[in-house]
Amino acid sequence: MRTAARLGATVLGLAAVLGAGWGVGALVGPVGAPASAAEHAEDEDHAAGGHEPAPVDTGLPAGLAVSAEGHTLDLAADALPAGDAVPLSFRLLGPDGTPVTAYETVHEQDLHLVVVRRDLSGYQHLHPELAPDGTWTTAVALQPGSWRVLADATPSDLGSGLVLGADLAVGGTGEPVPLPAPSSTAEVDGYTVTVEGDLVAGQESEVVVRVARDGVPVTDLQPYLGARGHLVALRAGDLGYLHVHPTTASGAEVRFAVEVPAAGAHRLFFDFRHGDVVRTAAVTVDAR
Ligand SMILES: [Cu+2]
Repeated sequence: MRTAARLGATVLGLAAVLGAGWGVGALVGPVGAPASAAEHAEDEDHAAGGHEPAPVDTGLPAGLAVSAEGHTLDLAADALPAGDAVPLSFRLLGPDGTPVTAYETVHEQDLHLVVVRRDLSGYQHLHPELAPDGTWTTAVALQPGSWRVLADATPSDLGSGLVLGADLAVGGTGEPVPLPAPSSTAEVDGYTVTVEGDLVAGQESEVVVRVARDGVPVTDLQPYLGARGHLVALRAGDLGYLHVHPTTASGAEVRFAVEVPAAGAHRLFFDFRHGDVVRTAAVTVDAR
């Protein structure tokens, strides 16, 4: 079967890349838990009858490889200076080596870019601009250290979702930051975000997110990119990537169905919009 053959080849390729000490069992699995159209009425993509393309199911976590399905993430530079508004450019190269210029829109954007520090201490979720020649550009604000660039997109020629990752070095002196201890709450800009739920590897776990300000539940979260919040889970150690959209959102609660493929510490980044400002809260969760 095509999938099995491809999976075998991918596992071998990845094992070669990662080197010894990485059993296949240690790798996490398929990603994405898109909400159904009925549960996602505020999403214009869904309301328009569009279908969220299924991620390519390789049985491996997304974002670990720079190439997959014939497509390659090609950073214009693999090192950047630190700073507040440094241009970051890249292309997605198709099977014939030419830049992809046609993309399917998913959650109101043709490409979602996550730039995360290797130690998970820095995180940005950005929406770069596409030039006609296939070059994506955005401004990043990065501290010195090792970063990972994760491009989440659906090239039209492929017709399915792809998450590719590449390393980016940011110059200067930067100390690694230890991963914060597991916690169910995070503070951001005067908002308290509570994340409840047990993550169990290989099982769908319900995660309930609540946002409060000054002790008062926030019940009027605004839609952001077609949903009442976005959750990105990145596994500590390899930055295996999982992007989840809400199953339901009502009142002060946003619920997600999260299936992390393997146990271990994960950093959950919750993007939410309130008062026309998008903020991100992050908590560490241990998956059993
Ligand atoms: Cu996005």
